[in-house]
Amino acid sequence: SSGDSVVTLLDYGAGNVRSVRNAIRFLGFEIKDVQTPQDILNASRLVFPGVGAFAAAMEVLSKTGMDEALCSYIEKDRPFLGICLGLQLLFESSEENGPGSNSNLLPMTQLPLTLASSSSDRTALICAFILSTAIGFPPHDSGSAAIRQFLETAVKGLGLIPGTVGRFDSSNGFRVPHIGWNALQITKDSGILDDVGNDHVYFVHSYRAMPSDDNSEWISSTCDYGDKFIASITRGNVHAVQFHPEKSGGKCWSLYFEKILESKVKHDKGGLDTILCTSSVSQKPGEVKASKLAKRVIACLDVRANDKGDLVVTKGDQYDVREHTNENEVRNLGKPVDLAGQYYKDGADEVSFLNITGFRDFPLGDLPMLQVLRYTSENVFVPLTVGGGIRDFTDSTGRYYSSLEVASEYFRSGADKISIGSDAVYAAEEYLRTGVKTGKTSLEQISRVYGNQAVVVSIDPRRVYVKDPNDVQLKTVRVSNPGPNGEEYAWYQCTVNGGREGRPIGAYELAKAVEELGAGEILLNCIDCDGQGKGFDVDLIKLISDAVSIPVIASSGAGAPAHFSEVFNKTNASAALAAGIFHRKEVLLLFHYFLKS
Ligand code: 1PR
Repeated sequence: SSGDSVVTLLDYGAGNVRSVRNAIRFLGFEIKDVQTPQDILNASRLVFPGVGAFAAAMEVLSKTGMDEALCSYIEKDRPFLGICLGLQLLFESSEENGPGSNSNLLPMTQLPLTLASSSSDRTALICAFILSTAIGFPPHDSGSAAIRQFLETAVKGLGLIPGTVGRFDSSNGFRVPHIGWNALQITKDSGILDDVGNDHVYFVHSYRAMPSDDNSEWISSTCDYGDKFIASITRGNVHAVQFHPEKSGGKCWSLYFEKILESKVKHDKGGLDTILCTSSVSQKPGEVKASKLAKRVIACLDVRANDKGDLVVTKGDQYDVREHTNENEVRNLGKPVDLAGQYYKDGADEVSFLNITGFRDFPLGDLPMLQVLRYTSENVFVPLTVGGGIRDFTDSTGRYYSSLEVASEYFRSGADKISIGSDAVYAAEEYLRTGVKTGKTSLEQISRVYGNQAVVVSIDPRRVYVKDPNDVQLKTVRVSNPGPNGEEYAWYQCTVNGGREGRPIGAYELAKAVEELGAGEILLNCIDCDGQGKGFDVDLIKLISDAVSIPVIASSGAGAPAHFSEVFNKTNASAALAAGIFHRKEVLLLFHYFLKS
């Protein structure tokens, strides 16, 4: 094959590189995988879609000698595209600590030297460090504690670009992770961003690199999310982007390969995300600069095997997915891969698959679901979430699978995020009972290894009306519509096993607990509203989206375009998910509505 059609891919084995592979292939390139550092040096174009945690990635790179090869490739100004962590790793260090990896911690004594060329912030920090070392760390001085923590947790990067990658500050009302469609401010004519212009692109990250005088020559665009952070860098042939071109609807791929590929890149996101563009912190306009993070609309496919054993998209009515006929068969709305492709073309910002019988059928035994992900990710270039059955499991032969293995298999098959339902309820109950984070729950393990932006907790609550909030120990809300006996309050009882079993924990308590345990996002269903088409449960969604600082996806009950506007206007939900309205082909109506409003 001619070198011109080959892209060399550096995949060091963590997380989802499948979507990047699919995007490269979709654009007509062949992929050559890096096996040795020499492959990097020999590449004619190198794509580095870093995924996972910073420290873990650096550890793999330095163990394999890829770090040096990468530095020398980039220093020679060879064609390079880094994505997400592939951008962050180019910087000097990161505050993000990976699982159990200390080997890349900067030795304290080297710090002032290593940091000599970095930004003024850090210089101030170093001065403070030197000063406080000289006088000793006062035990109760939180400033020094912060400095010490910073210094102890900074993990060394490739060091090609001055600066440290730090965590978004969520204290000013911005939800972290930064997940979703945001706009770029182009600061330099870099060529690769020509096709993107002021469009929204898809981000998913909790850490970011900040512009400074020392790295300004590298920056080609920034993005606003509480902080103005670096969205892309460009110098000569070296490019890196914090966002995910491979998840931004396909169009972004022309970034890098524009000239050769223009004609092949057809997909263009509709105006939906731009039109829905609203500040996620609109309640505090004076305090922070409005973010351009767009509200997301997510198409959900509930998937299960029907009685013949075929995997079908189904849809419940308050979670009951069986037809009310003599046969009582599972409602069949079509094939998962076809429908996902359709919703992508129609402009969905994300697609979610929920394997609704995953709680009883072990998902790794359920290979069709993995197949569905593989096929879908070949043609769908927006984020894919998969849920159902993520927990530790022992199969009939006695083989034990950890929830992390199950999640890894989903990620390898094309998922960007996994969603945990029942197992998160048990984890939250245990945590609230003991006050101890064991680090062993599926939620904690998966978010530690893949980052919390990759872990969604799906809550399946049912409304329980009460006359007096003092009747229960759980958080209640005053409901907009009184209950059947005139009750003015309700709490929202969490369920497991697809709504079959109620648990003694409320959605509010669960949401706060799972946020602490490492959830990056909450998918908030409501059994009472599911499939009813009468609108979202605004009381519930407001309660939860005000209680946590991670993004909340409103779900259940969308029946008309106005329901989406309502939930975005009245609550702090970051996204809205729907199923029935898409299955009933009312989706075009939905887009039509937004385009006209
Ligand atoms: O507990 O980790 O195995 O995860 C199981 C997952 O499957 C959970 O995310 C749970 O929400 C989901 N699930 C289980 N049973 C059902 C069912 O319907 N019988 N579906 C089910 C959840 C609800 C929504 C639905 C919205 C929007 N489906 O995802 O798509 O309510 O519907 P609408 O727009 O038509 O109103 P685990």
